[in-house]
Amino acid sequence: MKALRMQPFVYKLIFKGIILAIVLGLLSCESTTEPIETQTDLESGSISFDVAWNQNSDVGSDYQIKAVVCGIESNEVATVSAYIGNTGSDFGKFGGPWECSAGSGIISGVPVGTGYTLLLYGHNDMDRTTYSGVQLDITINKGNNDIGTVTTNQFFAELSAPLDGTADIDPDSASFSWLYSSGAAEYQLWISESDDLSDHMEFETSELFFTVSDGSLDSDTTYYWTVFPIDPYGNRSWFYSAIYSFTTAGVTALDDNYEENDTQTMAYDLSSYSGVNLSDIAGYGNAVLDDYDYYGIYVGWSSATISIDCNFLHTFGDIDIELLDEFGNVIDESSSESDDEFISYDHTGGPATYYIKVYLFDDEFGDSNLYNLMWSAF
Ligand SMILES: [Ca+2]
Ligand SMILES: [Ca+2]
Ligand SMILES: [Ca+2]
Repeated sequence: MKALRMQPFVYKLIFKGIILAIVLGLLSCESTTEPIETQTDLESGSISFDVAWNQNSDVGSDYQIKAVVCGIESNEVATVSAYIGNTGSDFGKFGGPWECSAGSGIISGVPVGTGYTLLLYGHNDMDRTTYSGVQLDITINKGNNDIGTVTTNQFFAELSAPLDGTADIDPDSASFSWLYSSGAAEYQLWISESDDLSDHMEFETSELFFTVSDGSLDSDTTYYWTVFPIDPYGNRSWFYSAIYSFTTAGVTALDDNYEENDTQTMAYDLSSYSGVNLSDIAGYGNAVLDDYDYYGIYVGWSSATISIDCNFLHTFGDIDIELLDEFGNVIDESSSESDDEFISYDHTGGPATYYIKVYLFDDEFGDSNLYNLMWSAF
């Protein structure tokens, strides 16, 4: 291919371009404090503010040590950043970071309008957020808009539930909640088996609650948790309100399909299953220590012999049974120390309702044992 030869006017254009770029560069150097006005700038203004650090907000609460404002310690403020936003117009602009010692800041190029929100953040030397402040309903006019002093407070989330020391939390659907933290974009929930939160699990949400997914927590285990708010920069709060503990419930898989039937009034109705084994109804029963299983039977005859068969292996748990009248009085029982229990009871006096109580006598062989159960009257 034949190379194109550059015409002299092209050289002139390039030369002029270089000169123009140099001139513009000099202009922009001179005007770093006053940005060149554009069409948009004519319809925008700037916002200026002072920052006040509220050190007394921790009275009566239990979060960490009090911040001492500007400095490089982890509980202090090294730099200040701000965000001005307007949900009505989808406008949002970050400002800063400014040195904490400056005590004030200015953000320019904000479109004229109403309903702005200013968020202020104090970050420590490690970019962890120690303070936050919010000013609502700001109106931006042309020129500078001085909104005065914005008060900031320590940035943390107060825990709500479960309360410290709560037991029997369902490990399959444990829910946690906390209070709104001023200026938070989202929250991080930490859960650990150690009270110092080491080796913690971490969950993020923009809501004020979180339900941990099935399988995250073990049963019968003590955990510790807290919540850190995260600011719009993605910086986690340095402070936290407290570390609460909770204990998950034991394994619930031990429940059979006739639960909850722990009392006479909660009894599972076997009236229509005369001569039928539990295993043919909804599976075997499971006798769990300290968890009684009640079954109700209605006997429609004026007199009959009621027989109850409970079949199980004694080596897996000593199951005993009782027969109760409608008032809860024990009228017969079977409590052998071998396989199976059997009751034969002579019913008289007209139609009546009886209750069969099945229970694990002790935990010598374990905390639960499966059984089959059948009743009949003849
Ligand atoms: Ca049971
Ligand atoms: Ca039960
Ligand atoms: Ca027994």
